[in-house]
Amino acid sequence: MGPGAPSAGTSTIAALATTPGRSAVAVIRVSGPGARTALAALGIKPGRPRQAVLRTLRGADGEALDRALVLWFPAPHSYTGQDCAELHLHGGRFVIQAVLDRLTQAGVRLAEPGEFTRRAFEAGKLDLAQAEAIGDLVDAETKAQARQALAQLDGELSGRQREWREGLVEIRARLEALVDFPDEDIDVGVDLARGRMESLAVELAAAVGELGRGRAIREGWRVAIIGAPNAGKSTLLNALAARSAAIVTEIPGTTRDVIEVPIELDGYRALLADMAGLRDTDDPVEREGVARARAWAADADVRLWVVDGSAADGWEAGSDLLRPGDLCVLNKLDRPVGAAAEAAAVFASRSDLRTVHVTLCEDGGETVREWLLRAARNTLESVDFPAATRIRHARALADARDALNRALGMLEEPELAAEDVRLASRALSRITGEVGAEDVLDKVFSSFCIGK
Ligand SMILES: Nc1nc2c(ncn2[C@@H]2O[C@H](COP(=O)(O)OP(=O)(O)OP(=O)(O)O)[C@@H](O)[C@H]2O)c(=O)[nH]1
Ligand SMILES: [Mg+2]
Repeated sequence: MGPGAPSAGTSTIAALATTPGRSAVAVIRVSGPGARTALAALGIKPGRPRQAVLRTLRGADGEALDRALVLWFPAPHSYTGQDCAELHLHGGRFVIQAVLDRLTQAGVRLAEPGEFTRRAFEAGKLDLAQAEAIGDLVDAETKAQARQALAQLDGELSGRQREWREGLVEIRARLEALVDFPDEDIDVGVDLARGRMESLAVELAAAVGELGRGRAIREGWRVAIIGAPNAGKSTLLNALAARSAAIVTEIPGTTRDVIEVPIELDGYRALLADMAGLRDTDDPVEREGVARARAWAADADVRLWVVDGSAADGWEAGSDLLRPGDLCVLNKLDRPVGAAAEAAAVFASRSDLRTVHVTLCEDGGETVREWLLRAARNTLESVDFPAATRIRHARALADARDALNRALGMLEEPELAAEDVRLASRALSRITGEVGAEDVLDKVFSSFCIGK
């Protein structure tokens, strides 16, 4: 909903909730105080609440437009909390357009993206984290994405946030008692408060760190393929993607752009990126490619460092980007050994890296895929729901952690400390949208599809 759009309740909105185009069935949703009037414009009356009835929908001239299943959800027991109707039409373009036209003639406005869910949020049917989860569930392409979205919709994220806030309320009460009853044994009181605050600060700091996992599941685990020119990076991408996504030639410097390919790893979504070989060059195009490659690789969740084992020199390129848990792919084992022996020795000495020896132009890609599968499971699988699945959540958690740490630093002045504890609580309530700015809501809901 854009700036200046009417707030929930005043207008009646409609949208096609299913994919536009030709389909067996198309669903149009209507929500708002004028939903009943909108149905009347189609020549029908609401049936019994939540019961499907077959009705003939008619245009302005009384001509039949479709025979459709009609569902009526009277307020407040509907998705948005308002009077709602669902029209299950035959999914032809003419039928859909004719019914939408009739509704707009009758004063119904076409909905903005996410407007139904925004109304649900404003009616208190869902909190903001749950509303986001609905968007995530609609976007989910893999099992892990769907599982995470569903857990968030069930209130996993909101629940953890609520527990922390309850802890903060208790701490505040303790601090305020110190202000109100300064005769009590201050030292004992401060020590008690400090203990609780320290453990909560540790929990919040850990929660911020969970963004990596939550986001990797939601958006995809980012896998960068790096190395010197000609090492076999594009060959590896094509093997993992099972298609010829990138150009492979024997000319060093073939790839310039970052080529992103999403793949599925046993229910997890991964985003592979092949990129320019890392080297110093005077070619401005290639230089830009190298800069982009470095930036992508630095931001990735894991790096696959491809080394041409038969190369005499230059194989070290990219090793400065490696982090613990990354994989070294020692390639071209079918060729005479060049620097491979040297490279292998270097990696063998680094216990934080793993190494596989392969021939990528044969079936070496499979070895890498198996390693990726294991690594994805080890990194992403956990029984605990991540405390953050979006940057927005992590920011709120970090603000809460910082406020709590500030409070810890001024415990000798309980009044000031209590104020920072209150701010920590307020930061957390941004996650569920109890406290929030209009532009945050606009941003969250505008990323939805129309009709959701
Ligand atoms: N003999 C042999 N050749 C390979 C192997 N893997 C890749 N190649 C060849 O090495 C050359 C370079 O492969 P690419 O995959 O284009 O290398 P790259 O790392 O993407 O290179 P740039 O895009 O230039 O940075 C091609 O001719 C490949 O066929 C291998 O395992 N053995
Ligand atoms: Mg390439």
